[in-house]
Amino acid sequence: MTSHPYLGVTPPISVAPPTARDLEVSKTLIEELKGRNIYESPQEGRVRSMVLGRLDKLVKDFVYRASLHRGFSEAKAREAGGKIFTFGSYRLGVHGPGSDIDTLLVVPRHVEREDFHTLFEAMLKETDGVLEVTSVPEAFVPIIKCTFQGIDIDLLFARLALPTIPDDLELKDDNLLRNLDERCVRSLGGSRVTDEMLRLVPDVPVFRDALRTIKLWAQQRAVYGNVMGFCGGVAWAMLVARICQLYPKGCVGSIISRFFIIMHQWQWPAPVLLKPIEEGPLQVRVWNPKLYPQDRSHRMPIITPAYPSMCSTHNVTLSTQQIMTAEFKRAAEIVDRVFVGSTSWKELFQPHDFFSKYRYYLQITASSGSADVQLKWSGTVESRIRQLVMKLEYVDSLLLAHPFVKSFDRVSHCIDEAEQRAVSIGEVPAVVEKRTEADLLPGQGTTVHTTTFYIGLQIERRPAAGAQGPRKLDISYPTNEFTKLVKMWDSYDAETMGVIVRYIKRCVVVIDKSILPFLYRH
Ligand code: 3AT
Ligand code: MN
Ligand code: MN
Repeated sequence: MTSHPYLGVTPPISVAPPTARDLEVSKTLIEELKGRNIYESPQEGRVRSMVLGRLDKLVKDFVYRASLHRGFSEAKAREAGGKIFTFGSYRLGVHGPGSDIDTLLVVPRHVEREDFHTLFEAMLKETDGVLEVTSVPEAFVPIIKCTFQGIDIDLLFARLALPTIPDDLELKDDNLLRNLDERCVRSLGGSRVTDEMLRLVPDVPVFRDALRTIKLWAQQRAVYGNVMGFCGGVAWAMLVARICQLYPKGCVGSIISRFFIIMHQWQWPAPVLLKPIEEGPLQVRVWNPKLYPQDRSHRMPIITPAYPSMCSTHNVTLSTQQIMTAEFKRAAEIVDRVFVGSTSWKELFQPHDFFSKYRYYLQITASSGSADVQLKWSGTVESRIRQLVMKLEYVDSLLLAHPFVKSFDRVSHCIDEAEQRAVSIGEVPAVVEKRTEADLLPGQGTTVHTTTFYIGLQIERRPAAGAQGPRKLDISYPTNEFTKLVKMWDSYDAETMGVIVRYIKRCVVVIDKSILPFLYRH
């Protein structure tokens, strides 16, 4: 036996091959997935490969031209190379029709980040079939987005400290990260994590089908999304990978069954690891709860396997942990019944009932006068919703604050101030709802952009029995603190931006037409 007879931080739980029943339920599961249109067509698959081939040529040409600019000879410029890597759902092999391709451009040391946002961007814009090129050079992870023959592409950039980038280069070696700009280290992270994950699962095709199942389930149940404090795509992938390690001979049906049982019983905050956490060559923090109090506060730590290891779930709060745990339990019970034959997989994927589940909700509305401002303002408000949820967790007699994973955007055309005011507090009058821009004369009225978020509230019943309804709830402190907090944003402008938190009954939520598609999706 070798020194590493298994993948992961513990030996497997079982190395038994699947039973006949495991294989049967796997078959019906795959049929259910196929019926839900989550696999791309062979035609779309061909377009994706073609796009990646063209992109790879474009990158090599870019490195060549940038090298000539630096005074390289023709031959040296050709030798400089350049390569694209993919990450995200496409790299994992779990992308659906309409998924983007997350792509990383890797170039040699003499090509600068500035070249990416000037020369490369210009070349991209001149390429046949490329549309909607937008560039965000100042982002934490700088990015260029475009569509290429109808496929959405995200492009990141990393410049390595190497003279040439050969076609067989891999990104595995931690020493590649030495002497790099932090933005390059961050840009490399996505690819290094996905590649490592694929190396750490015993059976990649089984992992893929299981991850597709979990992603679909998490989306249907509204527990998919890192911003609101649930698991995001990378975290769900790591959880599935860990279960695959524990059952290396499992098939998709048995992996899914084990997944929900183990996740429901997991002794958080014990971390989920795919391999031991490693130290490395950089002066950067690696997740370590013994050393850092902040890391100790992570409730459901799921740790990325590539150096520098990080917690992918630092956003999880007490509330979102409770919600995910309840969903694991529900799913485990359903899968049990699928195995004994008393229900079908369809039940596992039944849509959530967030908008009818609670009697009371908080409705948070961010408003402004233009699409550009609204994008940044609503993003700021969204990124602070978790803070509100955490403050609500301290409110007496509030048992649960459940943030909804999605927000609702609306553009309203108002003719007077009264309408404007109503819209910005989240009460869109029926006349405004029906009005389009064409109903207004040129120059008449104003446009109000709103983004609305919801938090479901589960309130403790009065201790004495009786139908007197829920206790009185005082949420003025957390909501005031929240609006103060979001208004501390650097670019906040009281003249043009608004934010309001309203406590509303379920029946008020239901008349918000924008959530209708989320109410009746069965
Ligand atoms: P889709 O099939 O594309 O919906 P996905 O898992 O590929 O699923 P994304 O394309 O949104 O999801 O993200 C892929 C990875 O890109 C995940 C994360 O490592 C990185 N990423 C996503 N959003 C951002 C962001 N705003 N900034 C930096 N990295 C991001
Ligand atoms: Mn993607
Ligand atoms: Mn993407």
